[in-house]
Amino acid sequence: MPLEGPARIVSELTSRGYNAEREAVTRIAATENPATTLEAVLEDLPDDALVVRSEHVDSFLERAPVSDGARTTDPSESSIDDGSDSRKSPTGDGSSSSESSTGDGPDSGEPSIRNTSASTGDEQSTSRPTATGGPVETKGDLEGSGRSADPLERSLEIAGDMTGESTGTGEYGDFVSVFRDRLERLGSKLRGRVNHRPATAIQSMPGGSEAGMVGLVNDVRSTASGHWLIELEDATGTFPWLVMKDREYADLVDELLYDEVLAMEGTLADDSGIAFVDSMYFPDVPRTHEPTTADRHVQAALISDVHVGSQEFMSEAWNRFADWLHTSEAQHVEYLLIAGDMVEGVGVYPNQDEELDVVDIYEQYEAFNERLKQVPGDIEIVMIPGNHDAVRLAEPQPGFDEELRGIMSAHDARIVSNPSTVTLEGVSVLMYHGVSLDEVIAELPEEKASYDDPHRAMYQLLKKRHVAPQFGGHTRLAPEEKDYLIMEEVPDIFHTGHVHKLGFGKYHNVLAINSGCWQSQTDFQKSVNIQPDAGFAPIVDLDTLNVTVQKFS
Ligand code: D5M
Ligand code: FE
Ligand code: ZN
Repeated sequence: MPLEGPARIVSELTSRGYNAEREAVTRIAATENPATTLEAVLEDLPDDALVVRSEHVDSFLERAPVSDGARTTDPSESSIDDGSDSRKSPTGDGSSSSESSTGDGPDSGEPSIRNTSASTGDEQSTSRPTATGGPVETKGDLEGSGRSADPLERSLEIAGDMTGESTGTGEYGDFVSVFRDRLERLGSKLRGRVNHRPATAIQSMPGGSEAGMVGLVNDVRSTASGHWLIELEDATGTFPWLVMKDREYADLVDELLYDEVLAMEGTLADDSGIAFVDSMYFPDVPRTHEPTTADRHVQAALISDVHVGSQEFMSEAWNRFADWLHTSEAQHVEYLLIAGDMVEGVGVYPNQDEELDVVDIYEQYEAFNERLKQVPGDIEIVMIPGNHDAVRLAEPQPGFDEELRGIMSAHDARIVSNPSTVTLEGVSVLMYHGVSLDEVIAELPEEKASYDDPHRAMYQLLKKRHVAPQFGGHTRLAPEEKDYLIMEEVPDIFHTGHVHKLGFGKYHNVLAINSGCWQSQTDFQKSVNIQPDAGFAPIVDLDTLNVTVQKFS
């Protein structure tokens, strides 16, 4: 069989029991006759080598007279079907667990591992990976690289990546632009639903008229008699809307965040200085939204908040996760999405340095890169930055700069902005780190958004069709010409992290997942009594959008 591409090379190496670095595979594939090169490289390989590394290929190519090193392949442009092997090397220290591997299953005593939405089926299971001491058997039932399917069946597209697109100069005018764009684009989702007029036009309508308006929430106040006054702003000015405390819409007032876009309809008071609200509309996800699903059984692991470099980074749990990815149980996991906070960073919070294991930010990324290397080479990785990462804090956050991309290159991961949308075999996943969740949880009543049910806070963002509506609090907004934080399209999956709590459920058929972390409780979290959900990997079936949670801690 001719060795045409990286996928075939990976297959071949796997069948002979070798791991390979992605770069090594890429280099073999770039030679004139990959099959011959591969044979020769294996011939040269030291007897005890389990992994084919790029140095092995290089040392062969340097000596070989007919070497064709000329056709260099930029790994960042290589197709998704290249990659190295996933067969586990027999060194998995973390794979044997001292804890029992039975007694797993739905863990009703663990309040955070649950899905409060009934619509996602059996995803409550929280199972430990099978405990094994030695190499995991992945041969036999698996062909090729360890992942069961033909890599050519994969598809991965990115949308909304604003890396390199930033236009903001930090001028006041850019803030005006970003809000104008927000009102325009989210407003267009509402204008068909109400008979709307500009704020200034409403003021001059006769008292008692029916009026409608689309605007940004500029102010929310309670009146002396317990009603609510909501000031909406549009491009012409502001207009006050009164929600009577006994109207059904009064319940929705406590969900409102400043700067979100909504529409009101109601009746003008006699002097036309205020309107009484009859209906209120959010951009929202249509109840009829039907998510796209993959055509074959394929899974994605959704994680975030790795925090490499922190003393609390859970190295053993990560080892177990990476080892598990090499087992046949994980053969359908072909994608790994990481929603920010790769490393602990430096100077993110006061006194953070007291808990640093690695104090140099570049060394932290080097250590993270080592962690990526543990992931099977034939899993596609997509990652976005978070507030601990070395990019600007203001959102949208561009993907990492060239230097950091260079450091994190081991796995040829796609590195995109926060937020970005990645579409895996038709299933769109909106990835957003989640800093605004702190805000939503602080502002909204407990039953609508809490740290224990982070997915409910995500529902609010879906309803507002914006990942970070409120400006000026925890969430820093970068002034840009355009609002990159709008959910223009409804995603099939919404993936966030940041609050270090695991939770998932469905909102109008959109699967919302907040993916926990790989960092045990920090001193700060202890002081405010936050119990992080650390060492879990939610796994999504892309063909059904069902979720199972794998526990590695
Ligand atoms: O933050 C993880 C979670 O903990 C998130 O909800 C913010 C909160 N957190 C953590 N450290 C602090 C400090 N020092 N002040 C305020 N809030 C904090 P992450 O940013 O992902 O580590
Ligand atoms: Fe984090
Ligand atoms: Zn964070």
